[in-house]
Amino acid sequence: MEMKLTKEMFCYQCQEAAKGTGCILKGICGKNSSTSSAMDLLLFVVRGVCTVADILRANGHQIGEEVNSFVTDALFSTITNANFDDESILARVDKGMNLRNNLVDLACEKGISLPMVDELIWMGSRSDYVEKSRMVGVLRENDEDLRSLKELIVYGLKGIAAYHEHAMRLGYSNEDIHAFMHSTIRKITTDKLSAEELTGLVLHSGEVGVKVMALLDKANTESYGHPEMTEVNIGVGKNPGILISGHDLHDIEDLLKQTEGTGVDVYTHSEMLPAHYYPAFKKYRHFVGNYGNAWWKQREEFTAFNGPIVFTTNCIVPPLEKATYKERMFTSNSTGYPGCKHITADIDGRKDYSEVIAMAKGCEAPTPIEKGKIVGGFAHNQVLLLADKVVDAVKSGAIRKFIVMAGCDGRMKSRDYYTEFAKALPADCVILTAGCAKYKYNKLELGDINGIPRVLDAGQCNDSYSLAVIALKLKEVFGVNDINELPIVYNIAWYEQKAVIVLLALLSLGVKNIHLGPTLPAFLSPNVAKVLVEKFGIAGIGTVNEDMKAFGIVN
Ligand code: SF4
Ligand code: SF3
Repeated sequence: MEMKLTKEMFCYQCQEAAKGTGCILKGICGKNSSTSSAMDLLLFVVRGVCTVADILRANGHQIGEEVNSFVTDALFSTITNANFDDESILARVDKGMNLRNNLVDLACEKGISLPMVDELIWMGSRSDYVEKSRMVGVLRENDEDLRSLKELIVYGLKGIAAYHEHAMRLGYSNEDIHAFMHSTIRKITTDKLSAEELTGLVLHSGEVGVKVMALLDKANTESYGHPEMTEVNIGVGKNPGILISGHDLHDIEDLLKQTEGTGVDVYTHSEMLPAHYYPAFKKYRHFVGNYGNAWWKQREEFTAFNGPIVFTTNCIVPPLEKATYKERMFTSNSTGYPGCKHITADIDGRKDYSEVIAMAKGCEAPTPIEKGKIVGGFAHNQVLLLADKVVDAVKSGAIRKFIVMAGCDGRMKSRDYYTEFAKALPADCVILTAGCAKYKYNKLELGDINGIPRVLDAGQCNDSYSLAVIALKLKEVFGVNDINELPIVYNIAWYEQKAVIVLLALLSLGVKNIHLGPTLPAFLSPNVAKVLVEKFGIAGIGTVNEDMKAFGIVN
């Protein structure tokens, strides 16, 4: 399919890409064309920074934390539903231009020659940004297969950046991961890579995806303990509350500390639910529960919550014009929304939530929307503590199959498939999950098998790492040679770019026959999709019944 440069925008990075091909006027997610253009320009600047940083590194120069953090944050801020604020994206462009110029000066001083690419030469200022942004977006690559592979790599890198940033906030920054990101982006920028070479980079990104998830797992568990089997309250208390969303555990720690003794309770939303599983946070009596569901239900749920809402990462749904909660929305880190107060960290990385807490004190307690409890906390350590029980259940036939249903939730009706799939699973099947996909079935009464819940929630999307650790452990216990010989099948739901790196990570571990839904990515060209199907057995979803048969769950 030939694509032309569009005047407005072109984005096809998420599962909601318009018409299954790409958003061209405004994002289905709510992203304006101006924001999309600003992000295209930011990625252009990131390519420049990475190119010169990689060349300096190759010449023996150390790259400072400022450059590493810039690239990580810039990539994160372009993830779907993270940032809708043009000014905050443009400020990143300005910063990136400065960094790039300083690095280029340094290279010149040292006599290091640089390639003559536009990303290193262009010297525009704010008044030139709009025009430039139209030339440097996704469609700059004319060949649709090369474009597909390059974008697949960049989306994987965005996922890596997101997970790395959480780890970095806890003091776990990995130079090899930064160097890999820079060199990969440099190669995309300066080298004329063949489809084969780009495919190699896709798989290498998956390997680094495993590394970054392992690093974040280490950062989270060394800082806050290992997640434990936990019952989480989904009802409400009588105090006013603050709702915290996203994936950043350092932020919730700050918030829990600062709200202690203030009479303000803390609730999690969507992907922050797994914070309840960590021993370090369980000790807070005012950490009341999880309010609501996955990100896409936030318009109704934030209205009913009555108190302030803090975003630590995506996913933001743009509030409607008449929304009553917009003044109560706070963003931080890579997120941004025009008109919402942005909370920044001090020099020690600590965020001051006093304004949020003061606002909460004047708000009503949350309106109850659900009651009861859900169970989670089955990250690798907890599951391995139960290993004997699990292995016995598999050996006796009480558990016949594990179905990995990790990934994302979303508003498309077609995602009801996952609820129906969970409901239709025979009683001897167990769901392993991570990410916000779980909200499609975590409130169904699916029961347990010999005390093992039939939905084992490892945590956030990054905790998909736990699912890999569990699979590798089972491989060892059952003495099989290949991970694909285990009674585990993969039916993954994706939405944004963090799910892309989870997918690439699974591929790099040798997992085959992953089903991906509710639709295959728009950014996979027919040829690239064909390679993924032939090489890895990737498939889309069909009907529940067809897929149950395809997975060998029913005959
Ligand atoms: Fe469209 Fe998704 Fe891009 Fe938003 S992020 S503009 S919905 S493809
Ligand atoms: Fe969810 Fe955005 Fe993907 Fe972290 S919060 S899994 S969609």
